[in-house]
Amino acid sequence: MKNTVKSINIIGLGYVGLPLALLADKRGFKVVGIDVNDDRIAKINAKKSPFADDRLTNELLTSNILATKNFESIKEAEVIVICVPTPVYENYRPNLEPIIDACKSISPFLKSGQLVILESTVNPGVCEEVAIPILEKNSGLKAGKDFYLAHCPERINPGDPKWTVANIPRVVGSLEESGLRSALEFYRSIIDAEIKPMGSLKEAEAVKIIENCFRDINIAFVNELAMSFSRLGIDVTHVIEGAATKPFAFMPHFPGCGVGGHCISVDPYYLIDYAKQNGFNHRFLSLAREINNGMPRFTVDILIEHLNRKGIAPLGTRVAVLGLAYKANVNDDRESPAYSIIKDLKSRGLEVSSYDPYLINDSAASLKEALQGAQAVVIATAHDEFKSITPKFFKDNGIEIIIDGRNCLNKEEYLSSGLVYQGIGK
Ligand code: SAJ
Repeated sequence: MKNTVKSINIIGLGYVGLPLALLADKRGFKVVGIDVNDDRIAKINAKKSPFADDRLTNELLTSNILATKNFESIKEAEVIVICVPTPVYENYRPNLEPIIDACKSISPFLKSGQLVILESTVNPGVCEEVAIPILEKNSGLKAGKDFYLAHCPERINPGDPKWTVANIPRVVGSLEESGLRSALEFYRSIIDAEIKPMGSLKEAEAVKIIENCFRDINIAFVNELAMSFSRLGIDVTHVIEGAATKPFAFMPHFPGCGVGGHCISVDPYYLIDYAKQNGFNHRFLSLAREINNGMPRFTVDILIEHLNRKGIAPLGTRVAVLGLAYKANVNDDRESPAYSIIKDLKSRGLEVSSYDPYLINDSAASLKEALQGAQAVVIATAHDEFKSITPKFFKDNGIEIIIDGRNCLNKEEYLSSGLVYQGIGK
């Protein structure tokens, strides 16, 4: 389909849609990006990245993509790619509103022969039971006959210098042969990696979901080991590193104060929920979610234990939580365990300050300000800035206890400094 596709529209210019738009633009397509966020639209049209990402910033400078709020341009597109978020509600039920809204906005402009691709991560069944009915109803067209629908789950890894939208292999599924062929041709014309055809939409939807369930259960496994081995006086991170010397059939994951982000901590609930609607209870996936969601509490329990051992009454004691982002060196705090830690600390009567250099608007202005009056620190995110803090710096700022929720400090150095240091399973 190389260059035979003159124009593509991408719905959702977030960390998935924007890299895809820039790649398609680089490959010679006419790209229109549609988003609901005025600020993001303005920044992209001004060739400024809405995200702290050097690669995106550079690519935008030489790109020709147009960002708009208006869906009219759908009429001119040969391919329409939906890259909107798929979060969960407070009760962990899947929130398909962004997908539903996108399909409702597309359908009045849908034309025969167009290919609609969903990249958002969804559970099996969403394409056929949610997206297609809406696209058909408001357009009067038939999927698989008048227009095509395919699913190609996104695999963007924000901030990854090696794996990018241009070289990550993908899977594609569709309702029928023509849609599959068109989608394969499209992705093979822009991505230098394997594009694997799947046997159905549901198979393609299931691939991404199980990728992230795989990661969630493996993290839950090492988190459970951390809680067990901390009672046995075994450093679980050393044990995992030992196991990782096995050159096959072992993939290391590491314990921490919780699992955040809009992928790993969310995607399993989509499968759990859909399976339940179809009469199956994913006990294992649910238990993994329960273990990972329990790590913030486990982290606070460790702190309380050390305060008690030092004769420091938890009530009214000030604790500085370092890191609000869900993972190191990003400014994304969606589903971040740091907020569960802060909520739990406050519920137990402690006073809390927080500092995150990537989310300065939501935290103290500086590390020193966050440490003022605090006797303990909980590291909730392994930002590079925190790894270089010395025991002396903490001591000079009145800190006596360090709970390293990301096992990112040098345990031996801290233990020999006289500070109380405790990692997660470390
Ligand atoms: N985490 C642990 N222990 C680990 C790994 C992660 O506690 O061993 C925690 C992190 O601190 C974070 C959460 O889990 O709070 C998620 O971390 P992540 O490294 O999985 O980062 P994400 O959420 O950005 O996941 C993305 C996913 N990519 C896509 O969905 C396309 C995931 O599939 C990737 O495996 C992951 O990046 C990656 O490998 O970096």
